[in-house]
Amino acid sequence: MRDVFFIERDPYAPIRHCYPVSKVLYEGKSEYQEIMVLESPEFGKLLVLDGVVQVDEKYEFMYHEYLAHIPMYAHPNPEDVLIIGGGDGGTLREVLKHESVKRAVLVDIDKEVIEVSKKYFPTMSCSFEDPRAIVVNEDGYRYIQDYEGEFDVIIIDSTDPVGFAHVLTTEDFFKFVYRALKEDGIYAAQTESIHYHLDIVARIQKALKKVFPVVDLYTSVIPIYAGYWWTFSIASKKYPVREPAREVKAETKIYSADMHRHAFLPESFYRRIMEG
Ligand code: AG3
Repeated sequence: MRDVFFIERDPYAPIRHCYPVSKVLYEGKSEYQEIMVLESPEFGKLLVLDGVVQVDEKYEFMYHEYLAHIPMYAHPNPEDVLIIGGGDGGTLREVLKHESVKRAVLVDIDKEVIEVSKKYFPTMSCSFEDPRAIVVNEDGYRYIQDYEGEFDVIIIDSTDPVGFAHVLTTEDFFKFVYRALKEDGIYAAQTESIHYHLDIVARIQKALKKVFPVVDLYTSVIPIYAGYWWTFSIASKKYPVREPAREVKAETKIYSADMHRHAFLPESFYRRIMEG
């Protein structure tokens, strides 16, 4: 296949990304979404859910390292971690790099995403083999409703907030997250881009502030997502989040103590974003 492109259907972005593709490796429909795995000469394999590119093999580290290590290193001793979504295993892989972790529970509503990742994305799904990993196939919202003070860190690695993922960005959900965290727990989530999803970013930040005393926003550049300048929301019951709380030891490609500090937006720019 020469000059063949896959056109992404980001539900919010006013532009369309085209990805060069040499092969369709998998196409299927689960109970929840359309799943596709494409081979791209530029990006390696791409995982596409409901027409939106979730990960590529070349740059997935830029997303997963930021999503996982900033909350994990803001915590002095994370032992119990919950990941909601993240069925490809990339966030789990980063979380398990922390020796303090005794148990990492991954709750993904869609079992088939996990199966597809096991087959096509071994560098991420290898994390499922770690004995500290527990996989639950359930609705993340429902799962978290039943817990009280269990987790040190909760990470939401969800698809865009449309359809079944929308509830994971509501104030009601954040109240359950607060309750499921220990008294010094930390939450982090991918919360879309500054360019094309600013209203969503502001809405999530405002909802978090109603529930948590410490709320902040950090960013990374994700080359494969339309919107590029991607945001992550972080909320904490007690610890400040802008500095790592301990020495950085995990082997990473981009995350470091300096990158942790630089990921956060200056106050004046943050205020501008929130005002829209
Ligand atoms: N999950 C978040 C993907 C968001 C992409 N959205 C977009 N391009 N509009 C990625 C899952 C990685 N574990």
